Amino acid sequence: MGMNVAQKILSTHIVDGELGKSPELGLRIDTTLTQDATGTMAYLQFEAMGIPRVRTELSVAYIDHNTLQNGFENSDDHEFIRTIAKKYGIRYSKPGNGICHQVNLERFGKPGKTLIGSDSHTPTGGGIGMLAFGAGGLDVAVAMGGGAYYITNPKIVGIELTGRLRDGVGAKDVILEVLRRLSVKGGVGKIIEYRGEGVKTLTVPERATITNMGAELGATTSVFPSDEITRAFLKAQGREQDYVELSADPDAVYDEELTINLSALEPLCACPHMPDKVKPVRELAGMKIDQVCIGSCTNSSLYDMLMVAKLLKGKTVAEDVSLVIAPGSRQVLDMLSACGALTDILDAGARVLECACGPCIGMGQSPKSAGVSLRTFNRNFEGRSGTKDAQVYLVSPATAAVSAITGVLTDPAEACAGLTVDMPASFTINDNMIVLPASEQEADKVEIVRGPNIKPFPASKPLDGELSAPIVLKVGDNITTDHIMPAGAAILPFRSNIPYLSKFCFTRCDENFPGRAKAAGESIIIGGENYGQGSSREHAALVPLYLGVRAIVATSFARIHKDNLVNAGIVPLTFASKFDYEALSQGDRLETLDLVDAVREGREIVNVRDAKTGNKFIVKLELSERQRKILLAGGLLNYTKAAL
Ligand code: MIC
Ligand code: SF4
Repeated sequence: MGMNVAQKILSTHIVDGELGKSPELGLRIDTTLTQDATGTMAYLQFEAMGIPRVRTELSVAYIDHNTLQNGFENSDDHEFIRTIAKKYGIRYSKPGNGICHQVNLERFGKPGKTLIGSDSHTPTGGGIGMLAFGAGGLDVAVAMGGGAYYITNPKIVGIELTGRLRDGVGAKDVILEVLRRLSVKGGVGKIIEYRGEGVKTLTVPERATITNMGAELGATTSVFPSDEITRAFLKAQGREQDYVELSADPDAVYDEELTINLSALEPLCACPHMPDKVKPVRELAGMKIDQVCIGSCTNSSLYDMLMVAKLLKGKTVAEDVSLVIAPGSRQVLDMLSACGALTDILDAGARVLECACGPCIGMGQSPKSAGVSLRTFNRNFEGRSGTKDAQVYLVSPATAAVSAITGVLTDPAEACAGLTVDMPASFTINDNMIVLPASEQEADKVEIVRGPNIKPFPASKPLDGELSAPIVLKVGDNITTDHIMPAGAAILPFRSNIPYLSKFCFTRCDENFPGRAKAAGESIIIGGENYGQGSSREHAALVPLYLGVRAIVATSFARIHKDNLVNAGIVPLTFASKFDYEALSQGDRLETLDLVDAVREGREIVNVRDAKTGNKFIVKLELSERQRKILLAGGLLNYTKAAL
């Protein structure tokens, strides 16, 4: 039987398990990336493993999230990452060089290779035919040490693209359509593979927009074939030698299939406060807007920016709208400047920010109170922008640019009629913001610089006894890691300081949570569906661990967060019945009756008791044998160290 693209890459990287058969697949990881907000922790963990040099083909450390240096903390973290990268054989992309996913696509991505990154949008690499996964920092540390990365044996969904996008409709509208159909939990346990004639009509950056936001589906990853368009992109980046052709065999099969006719799509927007609350722009057209932000790893390529520049040329941004634009990389900014498009952007009255995540992670540009903000980003979770009552809509760059001029949400079809953007035959290549590591001989001489902001990470405990602990918090469905461990300019500088971060844990849901959890000593949290969706930040597990949380009982979990919980030694349990979720309240005490035996013996059913009512019920322990061993060892670090 023929294979699809995902199966082809998986099958050449499996080191443990069998495609389509075993519960998990262990994969050899060719390349890794980190960003600064998760990187400090990942490198501290790598260091704790005691391996002298990374064992990957390529590892890159990016600085792109915490570039606002309003205190020593972020600068200290940059210096720590710069020096540790130099010592251990990792390339270092300096602040200002761009957003990790954009730069990785431009300068390093290779079709057919595997990549894991300590950032949930690492699947952006799928746009160039990589199998790229977002993971917790500890998983990235293990992969840098040569260890396998484990995924649940995925179902492969084939999305057939037919037709061609009409003027004014962009790649963002394609992925918003997928989100509309599948929802923010529709991709869990699945790899989304794009196929069909429509693929040939999309450039690599457009494909990358689509795979990037596969993260919002909760998917394991998303991937496109590698074809002549991929070759042309690599050639223009001076890397034609990295090209390999990758396509699904004619008789390849998929576990699920769906078709999207590109010609029938219209401009879409995701309404507050979830990326799957999708409506046609047409339905909301005329809505007054206050702010427009263009950029983020989803939509900051040269292709996107040239489209925006063309739409802004000779126009003026509406008087009551603030338009901010953050090009995705120095390469993009450089080329915009060289061709004059930057002048068109500036002359229209846009505010140009440095090449970084910026407003996407709440690093500045919070909207005014109750402000309406159109953003080309990938997440519009409540409060993520830094303004709790802001209304954030996710749209394409064309919709964003046209609306910035009119001052109201506007369908860009008319303004875009006949407008085309050509990909350049060659990009400006200048890698002087990517610092090479020291040679093996010189590595000993590199001193790792640690500022006072860098605190040790919390140690997890082996699971060696039954749990008996109060429920310190009960939350509903679709809780994001932004709820668990908020980001933003005031908090992000403390990503290397778990004790300080703990003061903010879950405060978006309940401001008394940190104090209550600490006072309880050990505790349990109750959650609904899709608990922990969104970011890969392992801080959403490490901080609860620090506060004494031993288990999360939820209706279902998001993929990366569940892995992060296990890696931190926190037990993820799932409700067998929705009634049990409903019957429990904050303050109740839960006791596990046979958890340790269930973990040891590979059983899925665990008996628990509500100490107040005496009611017994069952919960499920849906973990692989390897994950059970990790829990018994007290987290992935202890488990890995014991295996070395
Ligand atoms: C995000 O978009 O939420 C982030 C910030 O990039 C995170 C990583 C982090 O929290 O540092 C992600 O997506 O994984
Ligand atoms: Fe950065 Fe936003 Fe992309 Fe996360 S989603 S990597 S914060 S640009």
